[in-house]
Amino acid sequence: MEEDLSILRKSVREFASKSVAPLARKIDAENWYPRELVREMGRMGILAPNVPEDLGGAGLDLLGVSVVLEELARFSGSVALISEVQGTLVTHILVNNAPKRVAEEVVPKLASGDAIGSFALSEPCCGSDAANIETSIERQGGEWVVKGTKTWITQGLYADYFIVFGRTGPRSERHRNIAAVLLKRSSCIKTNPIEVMGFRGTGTAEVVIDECRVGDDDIIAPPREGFKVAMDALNVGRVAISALGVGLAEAAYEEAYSFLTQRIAFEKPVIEFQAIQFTLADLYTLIESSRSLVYRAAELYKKGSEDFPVMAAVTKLHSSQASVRVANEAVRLMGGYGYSKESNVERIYRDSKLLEIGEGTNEILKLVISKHLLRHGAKWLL
Ligand code: COS
Repeated sequence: MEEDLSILRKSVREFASKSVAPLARKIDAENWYPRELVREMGRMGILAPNVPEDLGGAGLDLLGVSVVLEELARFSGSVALISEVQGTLVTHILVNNAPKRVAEEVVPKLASGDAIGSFALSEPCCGSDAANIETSIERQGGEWVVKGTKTWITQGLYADYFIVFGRTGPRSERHRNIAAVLLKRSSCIKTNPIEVMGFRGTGTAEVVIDECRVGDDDIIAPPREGFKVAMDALNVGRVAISALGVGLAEAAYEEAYSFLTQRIAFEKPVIEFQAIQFTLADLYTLIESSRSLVYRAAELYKKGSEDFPVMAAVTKLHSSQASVRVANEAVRLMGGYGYSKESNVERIYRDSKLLEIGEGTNEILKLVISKHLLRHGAKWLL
C-alpha cells in the first residue's frame, strides 16, 4: 500500500515536472486554461483520479487523490485545482448520486478530459450561507425548470456540464428543499469571466441560468437530499484542497530553502543565521502537521467514520492557515526576489489565499467544529 503510494507520487511528480511546470507561468500570467494538458491528465488517470475503473478512472481512494493533488500543486496550484474540481467535487457527486444511465454517459467523458465539469453552489447572495440560495428548480408539466445565477464557479467558463444546486420551495425552508440537477451547456446558460487574484487560468465565472429545462433523469439529488449531497462533496473537497495546500506550501518552502543556502549576507549563507533556521523549523512543522492531518482524514473517510466531517473541517482550517503562513514567510525570506515575478513564491502566495475562503471559509469551518464540540463534548477524533 505504502509502496503503491510512493510509485503514484513518483509518477505524478515526473509527469508534472515535465508537462505542468513549463506551463505554470503562462497559466497564471495569461489567465490561460490549459485545455490540452487537461486531456493529457485524463489519459494519465489524474484528472478525476477518484473515478472508478469501470467508469474510465484510476479508482483511487481519498489518500491516493490527496497524493495526486499534493504533487500537481507543487508545480501549479491552478492545475491541481482543475483536478480537484473535476474529481473530488463533480465526478464524486455523479458517481455517488446520478442515475446509472447518466453516470455511465457523462463520467467517462469527465475522467478522460473530453468534457469539463463544474460545481455550482455559491450565488451572489450566498456563499457561506449555502442553505439560503435563491436559484429555483421548479416542476412545470413533466419537466424541471432551472433559473438563477451562480458565482465564483471554477471551470465555469469552459464547463460542458454544471452540477447546479437550487431550491424547489420557499427560502424559509432553508436546506430542506434544496435539490441538485445536472445541466448540459446550451443556449440557456451564459458564463461571464471573473478576474481573480490566484488560481488563475481555471475559468472562474459567473453562470447565469435562464430557464433551462431538464427531465427527471437529470435530477442528481431530489429535494431534501441536495444539501446533504453538497455537504458530502464539500467534506471530501475540504480534505482534497488541504492536500493541494500542502503541495503549494512544500513548493514555497523548497524554493525559499534553496535561496537561503545560496544567498550570502554578512559574509555567510543566510541559512546559517539561527533566526532563519527557527523560522524554517516552524514552517517545516506546519507542513508536516498539515500533511499528517490530510492522510488521517483520508483514513477516517475510508473507514466511514461519523467524525469525518469534523475531521475535514479541522484539516482544512489548519492546513489553509499553514499554507498561507508558509507562502507569506517564503516571500519574506526571499526578500525582493520573493516579491518579484521571477520567483514562484509570489504566485503561490496569491494562490494560497483562496484556501482560507473556498470550500468553506475558516469561520464556517470553526462553526462546524464548534457544533461538534457542543454536541459531543471532549470527544477526540481517534
Ligand atoms: N457535513 C455533513 N452534514 C452537514 C455538514 C457537513 N459538513 N454541515 C451541515 N450538515 C448538515 C447538518 O447536520 C444538518 O442536517 P440535518 O438537517 O439532518 O440536521 C444540515 O446539514 C443543516 O445544517 P445546519 O443546521 O448546521 O445548517 P446551517 O444553515 O446553520 O449551516 C453550514 C450550514 C454553514 C455548515 C453550511 O451552509 C456550509 O457548510 N456552508 C459553507 C458552504 C461552502 O463551503 N461553500 C463553498 C462553496 S464551493 S467554493
